[in-house]
Amino acid sequence: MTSFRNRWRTLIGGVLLALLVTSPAAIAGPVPIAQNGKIAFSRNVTVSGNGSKAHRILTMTPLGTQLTTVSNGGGVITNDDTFASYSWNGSRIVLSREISTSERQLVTMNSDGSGSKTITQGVSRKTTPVFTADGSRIIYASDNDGDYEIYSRKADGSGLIQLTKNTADDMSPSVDANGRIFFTRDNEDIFRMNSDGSGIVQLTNSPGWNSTPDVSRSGAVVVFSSDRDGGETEIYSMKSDGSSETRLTNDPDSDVCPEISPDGKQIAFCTNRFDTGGDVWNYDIATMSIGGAGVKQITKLPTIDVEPSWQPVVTLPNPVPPPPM
Ligand SMILES: [Ca+2]
Ligand SMILES: [Ca+2]
Ligand SMILES: [Ca+2]
Repeated sequence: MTSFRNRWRTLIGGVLLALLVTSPAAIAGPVPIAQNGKIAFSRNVTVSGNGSKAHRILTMTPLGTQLTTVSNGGGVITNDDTFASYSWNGSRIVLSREISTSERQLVTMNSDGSGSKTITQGVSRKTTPVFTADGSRIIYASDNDGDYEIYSRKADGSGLIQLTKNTADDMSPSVDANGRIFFTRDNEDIFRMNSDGSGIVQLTNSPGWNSTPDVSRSGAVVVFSSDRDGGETEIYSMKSDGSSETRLTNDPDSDVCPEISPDGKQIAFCTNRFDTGGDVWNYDIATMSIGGAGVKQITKLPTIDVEPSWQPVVTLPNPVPPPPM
């Protein structure tokens, strides 16, 4: 089973995959309340008559209905579209497109797949992108200097800023409303830093794999996957200061890529626990409560269904009525 864990690690690291911030994404006042919209994810679909497959981004409701393919590999059937992530108002998606084993580019598009645009160039792997809260910038990981660092650039691709610089693989960033960035270093532990790359804090300190962090919109809760308790990976949560680590799943199969719902009450994740035929790559998207209860299988095909992102639907507060004259 260790080899399988390593396969996922490789996948995260690259195959399937896997500052000064000039206008910091600080949010004045409370985080806008968001409701839960659709779930975007990556699936290996059949793309040609000879049965060859490639990853595309699909969207669906949290019940698994209204399944829609929203990316096309940029018109190249062998390209793999992975790691989709919604903007904070749910209107945009950024993804990582694998052109070759050594090249991945970031692509932005509207949430229905229209208006797609490649915003990066150069032969390196740009992956696991997320929008900042105000949508102005994209935080992601790239192996441009030989190992992975966290970078920031404007949503149009300009204004590149390097946030980490070391010999470790800093990957899988997630951003909260105040711009704090949570990421994994070497898939071994979860770290946090400010939006300008300063103030790095190590949040986990446990043996084994601690990876794929996702922070809630408010920044209160972080979920991640770990094999610290032996066996295959489980989903854990903690506060954003690293305290109150709590194991949420307990299943002999692999549970990875957790994503907190926009309303903060649920978690979407991917797992191969539902496969009954011994296919370790038959991952499905599942949901459960923020406390780990009530796991529901959402996708049910023998495809690889991974990397869920949950679309925020922002509801504006009721307008304040004018004062009586
Ligand atoms: Ca590095
Ligand atoms: Ca498990
Ligand atoms: Ca599946």
